[in-house]
Amino acid sequence: MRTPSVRQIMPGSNREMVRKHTGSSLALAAEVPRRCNLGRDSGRPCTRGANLRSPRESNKEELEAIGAEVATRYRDLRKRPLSVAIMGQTGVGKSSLLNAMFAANLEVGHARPTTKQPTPLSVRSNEGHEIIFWDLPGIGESESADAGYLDVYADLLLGCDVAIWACHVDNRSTLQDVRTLDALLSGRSIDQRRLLLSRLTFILTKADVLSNPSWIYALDGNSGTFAPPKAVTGRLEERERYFEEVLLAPHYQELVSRTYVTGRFSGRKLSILSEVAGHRLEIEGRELICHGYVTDQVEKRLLARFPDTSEVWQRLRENHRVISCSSIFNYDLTRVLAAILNKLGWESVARFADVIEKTENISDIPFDTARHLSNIVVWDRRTERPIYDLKTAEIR
Ligand SMILES: Nc1nc2c(ncn2[C@@H]2O[C@H](COP(=O)(O)OP(=O)(O)OP(=O)(O)O)[C@@H](O)[C@H]2O)c(=O)[nH]1
Ligand SMILES: [Mg+2]
Repeated sequence: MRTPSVRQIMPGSNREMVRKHTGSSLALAAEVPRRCNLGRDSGRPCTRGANLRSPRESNKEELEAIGAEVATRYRDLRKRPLSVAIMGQTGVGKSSLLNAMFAANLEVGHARPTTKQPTPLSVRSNEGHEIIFWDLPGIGESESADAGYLDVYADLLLGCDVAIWACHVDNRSTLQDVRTLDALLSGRSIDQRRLLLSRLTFILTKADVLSNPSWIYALDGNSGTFAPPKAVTGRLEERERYFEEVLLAPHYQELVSRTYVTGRFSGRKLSILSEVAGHRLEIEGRELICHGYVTDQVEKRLLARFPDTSEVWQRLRENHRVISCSSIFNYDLTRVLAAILNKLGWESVARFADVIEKTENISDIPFDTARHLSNIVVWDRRTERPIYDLKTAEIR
């Protein structure tokens, strides 16, 4: 399997650069008629070659040329890179997350706010489809810096296809995140709020810091994977529920979730589904859209009534589920990527299958790397020697 090419472009002016690289499909679609003089206010029509042909002939040719140009523009539009923004407070591990997911080399800071400009990271599938991940500066650096960063966040939220909002797993002070989200939503129309909220996926970073009891490193030969013990899993789930309650639940009326489906859904089935879910469900192409907040209870009701399509209900719920992960232990990074692709739509899941496959492998960590991730050495003060150090332990 070929490694996805990861390219970093150093940014110029923040907002200008963000606009240049993003541009929602809506903006591009609006540009098509304008560029091709098809809009109602287009003024004069295209004049290419008009003096050599009869009016009828030239009209036909022009229409064909315009048609071809429109088709090309729409093809380009379909090919445009998808974009994903990573937002959140400074130090929560946004840059580290991208580094871990895509073996990138974004700057990481251990003491001070580090990322100062939106930094694009291009990830390509084997077939050349592209997603640009925007590593953003962290909120909470200073009042003056935050004001500028909020503008960038607003631009990116409007221009990007998906936004990941990262919070530190061990932080129960959610006020800063709530305020930032409110600031981004305030003054917007209900449709814009719906759009922005449905793009957001909340994640909890640094899951490994909840390390009492210790994480389990399941060794298989010379490598293995990290997993939380049951007690830590329970605490992670509790925190996920808490962040969901604080950040998502207040917007329950505005939340819209989508997932791809295969097969047909009759109008009758959709109305039964809507009744069971307690929200209006509709089909748009291959997408199932749920107008409302898909809680655990909604998922359970759908699973109980329609167990044969359990994957669809799980993906729908995933839209609003907070996900814990760790960039140090490479824990659940594939789940984060899957949540992003689920939001990007069914085409993206197929297009970036090899990128997902690649992240599945990154949870496998060689023992020689894993032993350096342990943070306990037992030191005997009498002999002045270590009794136990995982760094030097032998595999038996
Ligand atoms: N234990 C642990 N530490 C992490 C993890 N991810 C990042 N860190 C550490 O958190 C610190 C900040 O990481 P960054 O990736 O620079 O955080 P950031 O959100 O990009 O910060 P800004 O650029 O200032 O917004 C660094 O010391 C990282 O090593 C993780 O999953 N687990
Ligand atoms: Mg950073």
